[in-house]
Amino acid sequence: MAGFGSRRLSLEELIIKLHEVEGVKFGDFKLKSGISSPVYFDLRVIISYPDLMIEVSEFLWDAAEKSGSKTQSVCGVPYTALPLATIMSAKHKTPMLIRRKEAKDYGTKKLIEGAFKAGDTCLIVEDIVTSGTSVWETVEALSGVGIKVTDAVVLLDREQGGAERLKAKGVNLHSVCTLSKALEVLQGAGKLSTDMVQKVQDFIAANKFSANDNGVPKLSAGDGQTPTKKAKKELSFGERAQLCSNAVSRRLFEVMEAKKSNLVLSADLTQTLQLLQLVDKTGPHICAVKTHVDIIEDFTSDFGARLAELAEKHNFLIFEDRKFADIGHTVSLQYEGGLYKISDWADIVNAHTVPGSGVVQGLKQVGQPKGGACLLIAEMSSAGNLATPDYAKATVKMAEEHKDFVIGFICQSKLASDPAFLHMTPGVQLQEGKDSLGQQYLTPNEVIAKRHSDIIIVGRGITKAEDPIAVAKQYQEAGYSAYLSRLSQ
Ligand code: S5P
Repeated sequence: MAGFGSRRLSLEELIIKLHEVEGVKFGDFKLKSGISSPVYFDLRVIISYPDLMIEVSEFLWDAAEKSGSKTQSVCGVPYTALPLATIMSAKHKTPMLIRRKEAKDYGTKKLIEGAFKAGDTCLIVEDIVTSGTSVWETVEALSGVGIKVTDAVVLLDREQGGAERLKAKGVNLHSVCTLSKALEVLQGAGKLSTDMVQKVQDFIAANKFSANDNGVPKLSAGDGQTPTKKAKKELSFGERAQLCSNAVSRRLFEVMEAKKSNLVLSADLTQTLQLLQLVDKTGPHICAVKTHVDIIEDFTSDFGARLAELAEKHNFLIFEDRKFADIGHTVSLQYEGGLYKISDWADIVNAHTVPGSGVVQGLKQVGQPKGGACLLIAEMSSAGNLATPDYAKATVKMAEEHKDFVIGFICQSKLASDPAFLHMTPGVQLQEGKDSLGQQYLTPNEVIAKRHSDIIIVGRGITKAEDPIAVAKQYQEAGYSAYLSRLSQ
């Protein structure tokens, strides 16, 4: 294979070559975001030039080595960097991981392909960094399954603040080349006028991304070429999705935004068929279904798979309300094994915090490698419950210490300020009231608009209704409009 491993190009020659194959262009380009840019990079073209691809991969490998970063695997940001990471992996005998981008594959729970275990390290490979969003999304996907990422390597840093934003999140970005260096080389080689160099420099200076107040980069979605807008007081679900370091919470926020639903159906039915039929019919209106698998009288081992099929069909998540509440070792067995094998099919489970943080550690050990996540029960809806404000506060602290696995709370009002945490509230009906066994109901507006929770959990309000589909739609609208009214405040 010509050129494999034997460097023939200097950095200067590489830059000129990339310009020749139109991997970098100068002129007047309309970006996806609508703004005009004098410079445009499209490094996808290099797949048509195998020798150049090998050169680029070698430069990337060297940049990572020079930085001194040690890693067990490499992972290319999809899609342009995938072949680059493949070459690096093969040439340097370093295992590769692939991050799946397609949402529809979520149902299989395999967001990361390849052999790995929690605690492994991985180097991210990228072609161009602007805001750092794409690199960050890949870091999140990897850390969601327990893989540690401290370094990323990129062919070209556009110097628009991406490196600083990633640094603030604990990721060191090593670049083969900066945009300034590329301009300098191309100008020196007579490929670029002084005028154009000035234009590009002005554009970059005017379009820098900056870290937000608490030093955490507020990364925007999309092509990464648009500067972040000034942060709003109340972030939308879509914006909060971008801040999640856990793939499950990010996905739930995305589903809520896409389906305009912050309704979780509590499908507390005891017959499988009846339960699945209700879930299928109400599926379009919910962001997640909540189960109590141990109340199902005719449970069979295909229950999880059948529910997952519906989750894929209607784009919602599965939350098993098992309320784990024992020592770490016991809950890990309850979560993974027994009759129900909850960790095989539930995206989300929940736990009482009364046993201490061992309960979270036990669940995390089982759930994290499978892409599961956990909510902590900070408050309860039932009359006379013993969860005091101090207990709720200690629960928030425990969640903050396990942000890679704990994605939020079961609570009666918003408890934590971190916008990545989800607040889910049960005990909701269209009218306030109570049942005969101590359950207490608040309205969707009270819970979402006044108490600033994110999600309403509704059981009998829907399951006992004469027309559950129409009523589910009513709850969906009530919950989401309360959220929108809060956003517009
Ligand atoms: O504090 C709580 C916590 C939970 S998870 N109060 C609750 O009611 N729940 C659950 O929410 C409860 O187990 C049930 O599945 C659902 C409420 O059902 P509903 O029929 O009263 O709406």
